[in-house]
Amino acid sequence: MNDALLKADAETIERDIESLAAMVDSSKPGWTRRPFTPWYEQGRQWLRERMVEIGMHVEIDAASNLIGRLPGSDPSLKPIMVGSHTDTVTGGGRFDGIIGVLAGLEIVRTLKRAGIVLRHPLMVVDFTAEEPSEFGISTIGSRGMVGNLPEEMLERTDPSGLVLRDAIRLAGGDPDALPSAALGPGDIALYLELHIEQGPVLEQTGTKLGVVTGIVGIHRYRVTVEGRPNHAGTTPMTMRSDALTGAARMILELEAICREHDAEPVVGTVGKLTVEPNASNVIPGRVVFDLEVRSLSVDIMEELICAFKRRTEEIALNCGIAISMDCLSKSEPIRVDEDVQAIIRSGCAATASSISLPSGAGHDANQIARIAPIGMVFVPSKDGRSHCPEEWTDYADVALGVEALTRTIVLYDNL
Ligand code: HGY
Ligand code: MN
Ligand code: MN
Ligand code: MN
Repeated sequence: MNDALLKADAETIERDIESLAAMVDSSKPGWTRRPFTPWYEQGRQWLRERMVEIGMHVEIDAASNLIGRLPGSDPSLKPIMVGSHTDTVTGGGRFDGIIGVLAGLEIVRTLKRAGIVLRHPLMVVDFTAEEPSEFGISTIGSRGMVGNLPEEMLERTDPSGLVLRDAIRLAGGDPDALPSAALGPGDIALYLELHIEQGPVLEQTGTKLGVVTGIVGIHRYRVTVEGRPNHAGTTPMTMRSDALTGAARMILELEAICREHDAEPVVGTVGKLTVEPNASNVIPGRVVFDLEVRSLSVDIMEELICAFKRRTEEIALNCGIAISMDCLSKSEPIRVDEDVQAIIRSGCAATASSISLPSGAGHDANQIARIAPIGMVFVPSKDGRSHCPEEWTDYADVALGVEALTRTIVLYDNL
């Protein structure tokens, strides 16, 4: 195989990234394209046109995922799937998830330029709402694809009262068909995802490609702290049940618990909090915050949450406040099969320097791993930054990631 034939075109990748980057909610900071919004639909329409342009058959599945299909020379084989997400966090960047979907387009173009027809069918997927959505759930599309979006989740509402089931239907899905339409073990031959590292390792080690060995699980809870609203001027400090100072103690406790686990990468974060009535002269009566813990071990995550519950019950008692916790979602940690890692390492070896590393971010791959072997390739994040406007990866580095994925697919297709 003439090596140059499998090189991805960095200029085309740049054009695609910047085209999508223009379809964002400019009233928000950074590059914001939240799911189920007009900007998201605009981006998907653009993506659909690109897929048709390169000869793919395009469909929206029951979970509202956008899927491009390219037939293989042997229709008896199960498809190879490449995918990720084009939704962003609020105030996010232009690369997180997006390069994994655009990689699918460039892989198809590269194969055509090289005159290669794969034996396996190829699927390119833009999964709906990978980021935590207004429904309190993340990886909605990939959950739906693998039958992991139960009725209880479909009935969740966003702050406007829209029910997730209806949002999926408005996005072109068919939520009532979800359980039967789900894919199962054996339906996909291999799932591969190109993603920015969103951390500092590749940049610090001067390496161009990351072979992902495992992906953390994420356990997310909504915590409600009930105090007693009262006048900020006339209530003595000794007679207060302040929901916000109590919540602050609890959040610092989460940080302390996670810091005690320096054995392996464990993180805990509270990134979303509301205060009621949120007035400068009223002692807060209620605080609601979302917390998440992440680890490569389910046991450790369960342990963190137990420790948090134990210690915050004590805080509640001492502060005269009440705490309640509801589980929002759980995604389980994934270990990437050694043989998948090996074939990705071969695809990388012919492309650029690579190292193996775990993913501290969650991905659609966490869900697809429930039904198929999965693998991921990382490309470097400038200053290790992501989920912010400073998120940046050189287009040439993205192209190397696409090339590594293309080589991996060609190797796998010829096994
Ligand atoms: O939060 C995450 O790990 C991913 O970026 N959705
Ligand atoms: Mn993200
Ligand atoms: Mn992502
Ligand atoms: Mn007054």
